[in-house]
Amino acid sequence: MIYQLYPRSFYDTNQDGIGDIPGIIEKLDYLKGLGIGAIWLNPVYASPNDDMGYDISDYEQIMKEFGTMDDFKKMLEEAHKREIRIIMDLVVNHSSDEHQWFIESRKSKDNPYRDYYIWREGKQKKEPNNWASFFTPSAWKFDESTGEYYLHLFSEKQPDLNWENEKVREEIFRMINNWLDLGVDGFRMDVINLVAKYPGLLDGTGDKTPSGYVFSPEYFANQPMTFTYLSELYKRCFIGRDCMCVGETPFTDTETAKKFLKKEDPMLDMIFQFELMDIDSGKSGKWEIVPYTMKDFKEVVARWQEATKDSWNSLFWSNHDQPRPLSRFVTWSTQEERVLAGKMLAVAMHLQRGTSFLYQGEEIGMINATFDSVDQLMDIESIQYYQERKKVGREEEAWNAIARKGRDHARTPMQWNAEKNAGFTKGTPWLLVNESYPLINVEQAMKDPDSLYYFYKQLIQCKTTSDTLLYGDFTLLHAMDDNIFGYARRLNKDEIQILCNFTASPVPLVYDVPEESKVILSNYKEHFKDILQPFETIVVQSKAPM
Ligand code: ISL
Ligand code: CA
Repeated sequence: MIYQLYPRSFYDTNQDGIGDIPGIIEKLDYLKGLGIGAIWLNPVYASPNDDMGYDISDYEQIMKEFGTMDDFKKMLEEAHKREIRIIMDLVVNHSSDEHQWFIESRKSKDNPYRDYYIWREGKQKKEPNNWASFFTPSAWKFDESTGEYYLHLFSEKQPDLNWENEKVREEIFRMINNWLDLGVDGFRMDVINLVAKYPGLLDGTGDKTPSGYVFSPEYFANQPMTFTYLSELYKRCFIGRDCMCVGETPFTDTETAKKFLKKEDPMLDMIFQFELMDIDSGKSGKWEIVPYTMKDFKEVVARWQEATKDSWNSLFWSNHDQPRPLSRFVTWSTQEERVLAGKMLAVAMHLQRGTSFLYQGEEIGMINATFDSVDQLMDIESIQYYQERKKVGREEEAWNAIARKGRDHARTPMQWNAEKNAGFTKGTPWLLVNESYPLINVEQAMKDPDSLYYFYKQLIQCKTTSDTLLYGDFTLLHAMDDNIFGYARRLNKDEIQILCNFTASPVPLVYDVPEESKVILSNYKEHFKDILQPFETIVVQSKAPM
């Protein structure tokens, strides 16, 4: 179980309203208590925070708001003392425009760093091609000083690095090796499948975005050279080391995943796929929110389990880019139901085959926040989207989408207790504290033996001590049921059935388990053989049929 920790919102020790590394150190025992084996830290490098640390201005320095390199080393040491591994975020598709390389690069066309980034001349006084960016209308920005454009798939302050340039790759490999030598245990590699761009940078042919550009992953995701670069990176940095790497790979289907995960030519240990996170996204992207069914959900889960059966899968309900799962995948109305549903979701995901990622706050059942106006938002994606839609009078529609899927929902401060600012800071928090904190907080969860926190602890214990749950194969059960998600994990003669009612109503279900089976985990004390109670989850172990 890997705990994804968002440092900015975890715990503030110097009361500047921003979480920090000393705050992480202070809470390591809390995390140890939960039973996790590793922490993935969102970026902690020097950054002007245009995209909350995903715009790095120095890969070898710690963000000053978070602390010093000595604080970092101490955290590493303290984590390792507790047998907790530290996985860093690695953001090398782009840097900040305030990185020394880019400051040099933009100075002149013959600067030695010019080729560290992707510069092109305009076409008839317009951008070099029609590509849309994730965050702004065009993926190109005109730079006065040399009269050329640079490519930025994300914000204007995140110029894409030119991986074709061997010097860039060498700098990156050196930097990765430095961190590994320092003792970090691995990396979560940000949009790592976007590093190679199609050589001709051709115009995209898909649908136009409202501002007239074309989102063109066919030319910037999973290009042939991506695999070459990642294989090279693996050989130069990871081989022979006790570390792990998980790649964040949008636009990746199961066939492409197999290429990243093949054992003969290692590139990545796991990937983060997007099909589940995009299950409610329409053709035009995440802001077009569309309905989906239980069958759609099962189809995605089962297909990814199948595709990774010879490699390894990653399991997660959320991360710092996604809304809170309790506000997204289930509909509940009372606090009691929230806790039941939280437990059910935990089982539904984490007893599948793969490594689990638990996003900060999920262990206490945090939910989406209420934002009253765009001024309260901090996330560049939501803010830019809102402003673009406002230009064409569609801000209300944009606001409704942000209320459901804005990235700030996941980023509000961790709720430690019922005191002011949820005990996160005595200063002014950098992002508003979710108003639910008097009810939903760590202190409360620790006092209640039936809390989600203790359930997670039990679940982690269950999974990490069972070979069947770790290594057993996966079979979908009740495939046609519209309300129940069920699966079996089998290893040799051992079978564990996992049944989950995703609804707030009782659902009839006859479960077919042998007499001598036993319930090893559930969110109810009492069970009925022909019904699953509201949000009930039950994990039943038996000997598999011969
Ligand atoms: O966040 C998304 C949807 O809300 C994605 O489209 C996201 O931009 C994409 O998955 C890439 O995410 C990663 O790289 C971005 C950064 O903003 C995200 O926080 C990070 O997870 C650029 O570095
Ligand atoms: Ca601080």
